[in-house]
Amino acid sequence: MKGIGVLVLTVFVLGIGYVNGQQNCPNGFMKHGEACYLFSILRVSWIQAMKFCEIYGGDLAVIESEEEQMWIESYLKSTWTNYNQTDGVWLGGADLLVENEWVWVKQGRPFTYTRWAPREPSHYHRVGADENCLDLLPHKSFMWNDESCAWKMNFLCKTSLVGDPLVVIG
Ligand SMILES: [Ca+2]
Ligand SMILES: [Ca+2]
Repeated sequence: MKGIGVLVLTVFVLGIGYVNGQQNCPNGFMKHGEACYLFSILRVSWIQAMKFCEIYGGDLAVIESEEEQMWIESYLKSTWTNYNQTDGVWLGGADLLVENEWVWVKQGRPFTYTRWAPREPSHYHRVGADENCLDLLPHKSFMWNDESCAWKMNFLCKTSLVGDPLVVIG
């Protein structure tokens, strides 16, 4: 029996394998599935929001499923205090280049899932203030709206987990 014990110990010590490494969100981001989200109460234009998210290693958030929309709703509800918080929350979509062709700008992907509020997108036109950027509206059940990109609002960044997915042991 002692021999078996030594053998087991030897295999254990010399064994080489892989375990799941630690993958976490950057500090301040909230983890959901394979992604990380950050709601900011800063009030900035859509372009400024995009830049802010980039500086922190992400992009303005993309929402590509009902499940993701529902999770974001619950996340925003949990952080929503009305303190310094505006009507809308910028997301990473826009129809800036071709009117009514909505794309997730950084990813270059057209919308597949959508959750427009009733009568949105409204395609409101005004010189210098066309509604070409996407936000969601907490006071309208978090449904989506097209808004003038210059409007200063809160925003939601999204980024990937950081760290090694696999760690060599042994
Ligand atoms: Ca538009
Ligand atoms: Ca609108």
